[in-house]
Amino acid sequence: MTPQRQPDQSTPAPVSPTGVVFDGPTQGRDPRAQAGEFLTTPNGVRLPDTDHSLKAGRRGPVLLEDFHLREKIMHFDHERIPERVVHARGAGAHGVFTAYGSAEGVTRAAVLAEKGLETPVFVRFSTVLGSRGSADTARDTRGFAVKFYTKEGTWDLVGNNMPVFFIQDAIKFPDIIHAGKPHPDREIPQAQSAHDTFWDFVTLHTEATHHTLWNMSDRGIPRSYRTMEGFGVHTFRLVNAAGETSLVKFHWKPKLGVHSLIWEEAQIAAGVDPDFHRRDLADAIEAGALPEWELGIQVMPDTPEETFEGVDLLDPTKIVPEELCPVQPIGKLVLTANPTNYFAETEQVAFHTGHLVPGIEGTNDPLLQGRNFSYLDTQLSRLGGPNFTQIPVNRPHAPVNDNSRDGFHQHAVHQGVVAYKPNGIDDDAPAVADAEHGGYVNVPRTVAGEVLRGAPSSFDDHFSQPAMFYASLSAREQEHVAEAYTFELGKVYEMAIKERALTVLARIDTELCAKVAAGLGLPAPEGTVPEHLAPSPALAQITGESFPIEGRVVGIVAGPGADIAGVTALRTALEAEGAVTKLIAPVGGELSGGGATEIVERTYLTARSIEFDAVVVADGAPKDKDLKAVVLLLESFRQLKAIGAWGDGAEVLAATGIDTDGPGVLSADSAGALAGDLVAAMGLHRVWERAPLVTASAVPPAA
Ligand code: HDE
Repeated sequence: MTPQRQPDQSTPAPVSPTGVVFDGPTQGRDPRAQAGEFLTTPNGVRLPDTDHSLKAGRRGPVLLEDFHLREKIMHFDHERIPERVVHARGAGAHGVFTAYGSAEGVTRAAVLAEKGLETPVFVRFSTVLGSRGSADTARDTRGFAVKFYTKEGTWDLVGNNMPVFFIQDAIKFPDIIHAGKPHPDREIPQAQSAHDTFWDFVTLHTEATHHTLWNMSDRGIPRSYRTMEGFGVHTFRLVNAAGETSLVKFHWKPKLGVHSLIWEEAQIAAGVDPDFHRRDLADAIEAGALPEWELGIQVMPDTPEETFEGVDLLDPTKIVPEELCPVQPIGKLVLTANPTNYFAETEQVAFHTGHLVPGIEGTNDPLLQGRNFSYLDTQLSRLGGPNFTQIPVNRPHAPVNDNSRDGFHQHAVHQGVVAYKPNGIDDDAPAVADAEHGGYVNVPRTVAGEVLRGAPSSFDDHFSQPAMFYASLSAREQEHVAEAYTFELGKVYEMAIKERALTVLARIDTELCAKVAAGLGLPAPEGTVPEHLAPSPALAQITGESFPIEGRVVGIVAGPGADIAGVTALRTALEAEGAVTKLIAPVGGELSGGGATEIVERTYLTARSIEFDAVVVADGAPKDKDLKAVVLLLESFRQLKAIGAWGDGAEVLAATGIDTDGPGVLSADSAGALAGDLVAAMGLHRVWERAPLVTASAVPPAA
């Protein structure tokens, strides 16, 4: 029987922040938030003055009868809600997911299966450890959570930018997070894993080794949210129309490729621009460089062992190499709009691994099972009650008729007397739906087993996959891993923890262990590297492949007397490729020359290397050595960015000590001639050949 809708059981009206038109918009504004032309109290009483309290005389005491003062201050006092206990720092965007139709054979979920179906989404990227106000570029895992407002209900894919997790059982989550958060006595360090308790935990719980290694790799410091992969981490179960099941892993592949910061950039950005990733995302969307990912699945047979090629699919510390099971593209995600209001959307959005739609189910991964409890539970203290699905950003785009009533912050005005089943008064409405009518009917599965606290023996293998991951990285990435471990362990005070960490590294790679030991000034312990699967080239990110440069930023250094017509020509050529240019000069204002005029966007004082993917010096740029300009150019050179100059701009580079014939230092007679080389160099992300020249403090070689 199809559900019978009663007028009193209608869905709470969908509202605008998720893209759905609300009733009676006033000039595009939510009438419940901003309506009318006058300033009012929360009760709509118009106000004559909001700057002065009601007083007994100009120098007299404030009166208790000043209801406006009390209402204004009361509301302000309660503007904050508890930040997320993890993933507090985040940035969001609206978008659209379009299914290719290629998943039809494995799932009946229309969002994935129906060719061409467009589903609105809200995405939130985040760091894990830091507080809401912490820096974006800390070395950390990034959250990649996607809320699909499907026509069959809301589906959340709450993933990360790394495919594995620190622990295998949710019961340890409080432990790993307590260890990773700042030390409770002084509440330092903020947003960092480089401290004793983190390393104490991950070296005692060696199941954390694989995830820790990903954190120490370049994946821990993404260049941009737009250049991150995303992973569902757990294995999920997809169910097709015939009721057949497959085990799958979800992958998001960024159109712009996977790219990272250099550690120096991450550190500088934390001070100079703590909003680095948030700004990059918002700027790119505003500039029309819409971030894009392809969603892919690895499809594996649903066998009783739930194991594929020897990899236990219930173990969230393991991956299935793409070479063993290719990622099949099933749809495309495009982020199309920035949030209108950070708090209303990015802060109040509530993801939950239990938000599933028919055709998508979880598995017995013990980490996932615990998450299914946690995400619902945490919203009660974060969003203040059980009605958080009525908050606009969380509101389903499918009709809701759930017989739930009342509770804190109830926005629906339910009518009628019936909110129970079965009922005789309303003809038993709302009706339950079988699978044919879109009901979420679980695939029948037999569950049997002894009640115990334990894990399968395959969960004891903690080192073979880290060893495989390390062996899969390019030589440059491997160097970065060694530097990251040396840095992080160098910040640890307890000698026993450093020594224990080295014994872990000895079981990943002998040379890595020797390098880190040398950097710490400690002996490298002996260890046996386990047998492991063949290296997976898909895990390396420095591959020589070239990618589009949409949203990449080029700084152009000029000044009075510079070739401004050339600046205009370079801008036009780069912007045609989707790049963004910023004109840098000693002071602000406008620069003119050759019939062209350009606005100065950064001065020597406000420009810093981290903002740019490439820096070029214009013909005629000032030759007097300004230290800030020198720092800008030298840092950019050291951070392996493309550097360029046209005309006598090369003299400015040379004066800083940069070898103008060095790798990735481009020069041309005219700005137009420089553009093509710049685009090609930026497509490779960085000038990797330059790295050996600029490594000022190499990790000491192993003895
Ligand atoms: Fe989460 N996690 N998590 N997590 N997680 C939260 O939910 C939790 C885990 C992830 O942008 C919390 O609403 C437990 C794995 C993301 O709003 C909380 C366990 C993965 C986000 C929570 C895990 C994630 C969260 C905090 C171990 C990758 C941010 C606030 C079993 C697959 C979502 C909230 C957003 C947020 C619990 C492990 C990803 C407390 C208990 C594995 C991206 O419920």
